[in-house]
Amino acid sequence: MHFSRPFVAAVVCLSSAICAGQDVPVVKYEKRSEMIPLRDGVRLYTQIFVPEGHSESLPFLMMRTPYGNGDGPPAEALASPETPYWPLVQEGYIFVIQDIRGRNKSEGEFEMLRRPRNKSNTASIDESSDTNDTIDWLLKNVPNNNGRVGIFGVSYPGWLTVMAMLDPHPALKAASPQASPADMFLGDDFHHNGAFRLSYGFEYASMMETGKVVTQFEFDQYDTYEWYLQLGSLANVNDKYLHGRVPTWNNFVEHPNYDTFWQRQSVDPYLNQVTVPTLNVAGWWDQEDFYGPLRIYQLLERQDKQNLNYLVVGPWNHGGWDRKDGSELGKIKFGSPTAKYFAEEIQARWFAYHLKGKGEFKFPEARVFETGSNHWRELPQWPPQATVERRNIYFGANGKLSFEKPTTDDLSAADHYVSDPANPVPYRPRPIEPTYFPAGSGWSTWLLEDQRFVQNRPDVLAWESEPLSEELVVSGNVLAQLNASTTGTDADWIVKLIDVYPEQNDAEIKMSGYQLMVANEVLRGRFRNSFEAPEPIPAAQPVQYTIDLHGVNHCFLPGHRIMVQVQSTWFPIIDRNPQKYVPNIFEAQESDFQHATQTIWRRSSRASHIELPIKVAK
Ligand code: PG9
Repeated sequence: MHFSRPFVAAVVCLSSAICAGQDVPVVKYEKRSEMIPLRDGVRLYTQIFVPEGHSESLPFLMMRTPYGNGDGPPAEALASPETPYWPLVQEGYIFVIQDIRGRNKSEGEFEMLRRPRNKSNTASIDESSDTNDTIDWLLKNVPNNNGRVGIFGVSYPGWLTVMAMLDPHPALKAASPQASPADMFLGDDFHHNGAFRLSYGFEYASMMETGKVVTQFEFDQYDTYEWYLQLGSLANVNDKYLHGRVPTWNNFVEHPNYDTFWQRQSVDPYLNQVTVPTLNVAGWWDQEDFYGPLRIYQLLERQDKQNLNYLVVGPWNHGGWDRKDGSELGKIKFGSPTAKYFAEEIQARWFAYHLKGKGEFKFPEARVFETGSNHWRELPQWPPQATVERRNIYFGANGKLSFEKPTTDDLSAADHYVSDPANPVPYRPRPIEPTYFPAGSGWSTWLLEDQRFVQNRPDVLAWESEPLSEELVVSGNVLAQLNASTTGTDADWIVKLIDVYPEQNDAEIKMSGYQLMVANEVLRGRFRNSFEAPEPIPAAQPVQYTIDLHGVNHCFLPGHRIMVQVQSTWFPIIDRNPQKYVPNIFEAQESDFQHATQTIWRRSSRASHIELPIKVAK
């Protein structure tokens, strides 16, 4: 979740003031709170901030949210020039923030990621029609507007931005969907490749659907690893806690496969044209929606005849460009304030150009931060084609990883581990606080945790290269090709690509030996051939699994090693696979959960490897 608090805080800077010890210019706003009527009579609570002192008419910049826009801070509140909205505040926009249907002070019924309407039914509504009705109202009722509207937002508000782009109001002139989910079964908050994101799915659904305002589930344990383990079968969620009252949870249970419920909620069928200039924004370590923004960019790019679709990917977690200055994340430092750069040089210029006709249009197709070496790169396309060569890095004997394909035909060329659902591998170091725990949670930076915390578990295998003699830049989409078998009839396969810092890291001694994950993904084995029609895994037979590890733009520095880890549990972010095929894991009995021996093959005809797009000097 990404709270919109800073947006409201930033736009209500009312007085000439000393913010963070600096003199800041006076920005006065007239604030209006309105109930804006929609075509079906439902009214949406909307705050409008009109800056004073502008002789010229101004564009609207709007954000829509399910998280509650509250009443904003007190009139005297000071916005900090540190907020990412500051450059927009200085530029001058009429800011609009709206509670969507059924949330907070808005009327109507909330529906999680409401599917786009069938337009042949003229009475139907969706987030797109709600946005358009709002824009109509704003244009008519807010004086001194210039007739242009921009929309942006992070995550759910990012998805609402995508919905606004589907059937755009003629006044909508620019959009920036940021960390928007695209598909909740394939890659975003609720599932990855069909594997259910238990802690996120459960906590988010109960947070959003037990009332009109955000309400955290109250755990009676601090370490939720233990809580979810004791929960046992997922059937206990409704039996003990939600009692069938949370629609999104019920949908998880009723739709365990990629059926029309998920397919219609995905953005794929709808994104078949680029309607307005679109700035897609993503973070390399986004713990919630990383698949989404890249998928949206890719879908639009296929249709982008007028060159309206652009991409920015920075070294950020979920919404990380929208908080702090972006010079570091977890223990990783980026050498410059990347979020400030985004706010000033990208986002502010994007909207000023499209909504005010200011400045020059100097946007590269893709602006992607190269992690590891800490440089912004401007690329003519994403993923890059002309400058990369795909090479395989193979799993070898004795935990070695190398670019040499194994030559052995020895049937015993394999590594094994026992995966036990009763003792699953934690996805981050325990204690695992609730996801959005008000007193602080490791959730937002878990993807950057030092993976040494699982290195000695017998159910996590690792293969590691020799230290690199020169830098190696991986730029583009990474694929894992796993040749694996299980003694069970279902299994999860989790693959992590890791940058291992030198054992004596003189550049930053405290980072010595650090294992930084740069790509990762899970595949639920039953979905290896089809997400619609799962099948048991044939026990004790080698099967090849192709796992998309998504986009990476990372420089492995000289002296660093490349590591791959494989495991079959990642708890509780991923629910436990019983490892025995049952038609619906949400209905599995405790007795269905069994341990299984997993084998990762590495003989030449069954080589397991990672396909890396490696940047070649050109
Ligand atoms: N990741 C959050 C979310 C978006 C859409 C649906 C469900 C969850 C969010 O940050 O808004």
